Amino acid sequence: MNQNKEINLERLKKGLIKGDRVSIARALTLIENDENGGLLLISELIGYTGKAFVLGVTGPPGVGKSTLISRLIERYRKLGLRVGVLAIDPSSPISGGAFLGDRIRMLEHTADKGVYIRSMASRGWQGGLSESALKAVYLLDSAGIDVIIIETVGAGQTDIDVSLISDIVVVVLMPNSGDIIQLSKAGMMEVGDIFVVNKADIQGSDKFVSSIISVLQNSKGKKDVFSVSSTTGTGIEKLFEKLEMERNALKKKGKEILKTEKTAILLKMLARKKILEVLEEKISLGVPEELAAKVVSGKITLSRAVRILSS
Ligand SMILES: Nc1nc2c(ncn2[C@@H]2O[C@H](COP(=O)(O)OP(=O)(O)OP(=O)(O)O)[C@@H](O)[C@H]2O)c(=O)[nH]1
Ligand SMILES: [Mg+2]
Repeated sequence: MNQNKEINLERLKKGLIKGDRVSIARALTLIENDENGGLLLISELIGYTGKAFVLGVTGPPGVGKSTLISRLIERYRKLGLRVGVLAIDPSSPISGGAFLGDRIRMLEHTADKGVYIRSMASRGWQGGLSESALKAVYLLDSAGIDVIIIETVGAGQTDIDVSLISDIVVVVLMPNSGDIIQLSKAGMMEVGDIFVVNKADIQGSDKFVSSIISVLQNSKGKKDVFSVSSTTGTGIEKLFEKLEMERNALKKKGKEILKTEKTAILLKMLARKKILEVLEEKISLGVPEELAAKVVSGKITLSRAVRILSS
């Protein structure tokens, strides 16, 4: 059994490194279903990663994220780059399936072998979506995919922190996509490195762009705002130039540094989960009550009890 598993992993690894699509799909299923197997595979793949540019695209529902991504895919493909898209749907399992299907259909690139699109719904993934998406990034990176785009609906209700796993986060908004104070409350203004006001072709766009710029002036660091129309193509070229600048700046950092940075993030996620598991186990065994009794009777201090419980 064990040997079989190892042979499969070896085969999967070989397939992935060749960029084989069936192997990518199998590997994604493996990380979805088998935590240990997934980690084993990722450990084997780390050496082949560090090349991909990870672009997070987030924003309220319906602002045109998928349509914009479709445009960006076009541009990257013109440069001969391979693109992977992870469309993450944190919505309830009930509406999940069909809704996500609609979103994916926005992308006209499914026949292109240089484009790999995968949806990840909230159901089923071990360890939550942030962890699963990061693991998926390792798989796609090792499979030679140059640009990995992660689409998430962001509006406070999402359980994925896209900025954790992306090199650059693009926040997409549209004219009248809600009150800016509301967007700030949802963490949207902090999470973005680049802001795109999509649907420049509709009324009220210029006014909205100005108000976003003035809100961002108060934030740390300089953040660019682009006004685009993903349906007509206006403004896409300028945005793409900026994204290419970011991708090239990242490449200069070097693969080893990028690998180490990503792996530190994965390690933190896994360790946090592990520590919580250990604590939950202690709680289920009644350890807090035992320690509390010792604290009450003066045998140990409260700080000592905390140390015991948390180690
Ligand atoms: N007028 C106009 N409509 C646009 C533009 N971009 C997208 N749309 C339309 O807006 C609607 C939503 O577009 P999507 O790309 O699915 O938006 P999304 O943000 O991916 O939506 P969710 O994934 O459901 O959150 C579609 O009907 C698009 O055709 C644009 O630049 N101008
Ligand atoms: Mg979409």
